[in-house]
Amino acid sequence: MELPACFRYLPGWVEDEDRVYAALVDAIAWEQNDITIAGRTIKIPRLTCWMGDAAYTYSGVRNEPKPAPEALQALQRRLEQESAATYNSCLANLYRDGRDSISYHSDDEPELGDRPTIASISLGARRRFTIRHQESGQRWQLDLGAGDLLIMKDESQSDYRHAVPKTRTAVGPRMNLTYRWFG
Ligand SMILES: O=C(O)CCC(=O)C(=O)O
Ligand SMILES: [Mn+2]
Repeated sequence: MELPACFRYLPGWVEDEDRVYAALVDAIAWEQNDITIAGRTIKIPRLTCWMGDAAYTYSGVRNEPKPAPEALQALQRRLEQESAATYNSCLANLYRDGRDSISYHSDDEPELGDRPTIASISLGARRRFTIRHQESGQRWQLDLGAGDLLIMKDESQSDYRHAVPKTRTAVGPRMNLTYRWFG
């Protein structure tokens, strides 16, 4: 099914994607944060790293920025041309296996501004990405593979939610880089 117009999918956008993955998996300062939901503290089911100018708080967790490796900045320059937007930060996720996931959410923190453009790059193993329209409940799914780019803009965060569900299928690690403008 065709994606809503505010999601633009560009498969195979990254050049030399395996080399980029290998460089970044070692260079990024991964951490596993805790989140507290309804008084219970659990570990976030993936590794993350926030690279930007200022701290970013989401799901009640304050993330201090870490330095961005050169390979990440090189991708950012190409992305800015492709998506006619500028970025000043990147949130990286590492899904170690099928038990790692991100649940339905939208990236609608006030610092991202109204109708933010977020450029999302996938590297490593292919994983399913699901989109749900908030009001109608209509769903879409994409299997994002190594080197794929997904640009989310306009009402993608206000009217839709997205997720990477857990899977029982044996899958290797997957990295996702979401470039954002953080004001
Ligand atoms: O891993 C993905 O494809 C999505 C990650 C995501 O939605 C996020 O970091 O906000
Ligand atoms: Mn997101």
